[in-house]
Amino acid sequence: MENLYSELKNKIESAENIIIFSHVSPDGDTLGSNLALSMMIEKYFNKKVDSVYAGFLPSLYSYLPNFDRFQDVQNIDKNKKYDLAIAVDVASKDRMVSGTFIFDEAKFKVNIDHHKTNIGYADINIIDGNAACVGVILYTIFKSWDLEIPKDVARCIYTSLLTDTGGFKYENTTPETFILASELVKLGVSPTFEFRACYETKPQSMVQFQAYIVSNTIFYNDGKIAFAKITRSDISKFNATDDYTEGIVETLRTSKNVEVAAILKETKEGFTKVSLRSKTLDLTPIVIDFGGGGHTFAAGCTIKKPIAIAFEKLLNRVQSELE
Ligand SMILES: [Mn+2]
Repeated sequence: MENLYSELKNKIESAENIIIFSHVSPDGDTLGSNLALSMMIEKYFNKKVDSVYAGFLPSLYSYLPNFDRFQDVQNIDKNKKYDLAIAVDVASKDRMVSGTFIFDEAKFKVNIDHHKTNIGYADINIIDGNAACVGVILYTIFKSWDLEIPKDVARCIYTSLLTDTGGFKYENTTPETFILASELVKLGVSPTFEFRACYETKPQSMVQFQAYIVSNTIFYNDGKIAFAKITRSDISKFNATDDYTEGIVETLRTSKNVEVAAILKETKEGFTKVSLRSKTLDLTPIVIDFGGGGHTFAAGCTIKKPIAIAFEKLLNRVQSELE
């Protein structure tokens, strides 16, 4: 890896213009990593960097330093040829959406990632499937370049680490996670401030919306199944935006007996968007039957039925799967 780090440094030094890509529907890791790398390149290499994302940019992360530098990839000139394009936390090229073309057209391409499924689509591929987040990899790279990490950069790396480990609790949380967290706190990061900014800034109506949905949850099979419904009238009553549903299904999963939790959301007429979580049951066969996808314990699908019918169909399927 060391030689890849110095090759990357050489490429940055010789580049005139640089673009850094975050993945579509950006999360804390891809945004924090993008900002950290952009700021380091501008500070120490004195190069112009465009920081871009695709899809909806969550304002949740606007507490990050330099957040307003992010540009929607759709506003980037497609004819501009970059000397260097770097993708951070982008598991596959198509996750840059319309940015894929700009990435491909760049003179030199770099892929920095921690997804085990990443096939290595660039000229340099710095992939560490065991890293908790891309922020960890960047920290190692900056150290190998022998550069001091300013507090603002440390804060961005901290958000990468905090969000990708689910607040230091997912299985990717290792001794190295805490060593890095310790280093970042020594650089001036306040864990209290970052936690509050990241997790305790919901709008009041979002807290009330979530409580309302949770309180109307129906439990089945001795509490092993928890199904919550979100109708279009609930959405308009609370003026809920797309992000309002985030975290509800995880709340249902916190009930001791719950094995499978689901949120069913009425989208447009006759369509129901489903988000599923489980503790031990493999959800993939269920969602595949409904045309969806995902991971073993976290998956989703859209059922082309009105919410009441979708609810019954999915419940029957989950119940038979649990028997
Ligand atoms: Mn990540």
